[in-house]
Amino acid sequence: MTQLLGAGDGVLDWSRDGLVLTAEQKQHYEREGYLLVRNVVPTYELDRFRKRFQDICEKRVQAPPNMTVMKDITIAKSEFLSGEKAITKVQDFSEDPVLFEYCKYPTIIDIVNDVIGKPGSNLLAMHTMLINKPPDNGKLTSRHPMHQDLQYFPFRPADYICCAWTAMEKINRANGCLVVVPGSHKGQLLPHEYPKWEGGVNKAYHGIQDYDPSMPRIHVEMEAGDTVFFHPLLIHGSGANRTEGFRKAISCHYANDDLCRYVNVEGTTQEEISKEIIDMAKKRFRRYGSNPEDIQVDFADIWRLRAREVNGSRSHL
Ligand SMILES: O=C(O)CCC(=O)C(=O)O
Repeated sequence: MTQLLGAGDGVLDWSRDGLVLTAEQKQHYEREGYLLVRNVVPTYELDRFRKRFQDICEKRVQAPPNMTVMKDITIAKSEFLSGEKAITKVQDFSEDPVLFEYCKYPTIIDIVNDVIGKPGSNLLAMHTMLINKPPDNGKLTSRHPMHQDLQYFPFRPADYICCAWTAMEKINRANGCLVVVPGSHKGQLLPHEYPKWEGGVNKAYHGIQDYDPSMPRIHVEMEAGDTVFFHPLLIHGSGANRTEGFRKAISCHYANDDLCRYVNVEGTTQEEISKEIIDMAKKRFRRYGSNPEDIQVDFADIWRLRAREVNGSRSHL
């Protein structure tokens, strides 16, 4: 028999109903590593997030300094696209008062608490993204390679980290829905690398080395407002967007601050990505007039800067 997540710590109890989830839903998350919950975020909230994203892209509101605004590898080479069509993702929106409301949305927090905590647990928002997957230009660069999110995180235990990912519109196989390998969260963090795709791959989009495509997987098709909650070891990715529209989803990774602690990733399979992320952060400091050579920052510091309280208080991360 495989071990239950968080076995023996007295925090995660898969046998009882939670604040929102039934015991059966919680057990689905425990067993499969993900749970799809329908109709979590109402349309009027999604419309506010969409408008805010458009305002940021069109520069009608200023992006907070710590936010990263990213272009798709093919868009980055095109001079013809501007505004919302030129941006594939905004990342680290914790200082944006409108987008950050997503992370504080009470039903989402309660569901996350049901799978990585208990009533009263202190949760932090660690990583925030609004993903605007562009129509694929035939080179398949709009795909997101199969990966495990723990690859990017220097904090543990993995069982106390969870991602909430909300569809901002109908998301299906045509526009590149999430693809998950059920049960894969019970395995280890696998070595990742940049996939050797002919059309190139977006910055920091690492995929699992020697990924075996025959593993049984599920296409998670969603309506606007549906939210999938998943474990950071779950193998997942997303397909190409074969429509003309820009497919939008908003997400937040949460950690249970009562139980998670930073770990040193030197000498592990995460060492390479940690160097890449530190380099990216240092380049941002250059924009504010600092010489990257003068900046001492480690991988955990980057996450200390990103982490934000969403309920309760912050003591560890
Ligand atoms: O939104 C997507 O297409 C995939 C996002 C994802 O898997 C990630 O950012 O880790």
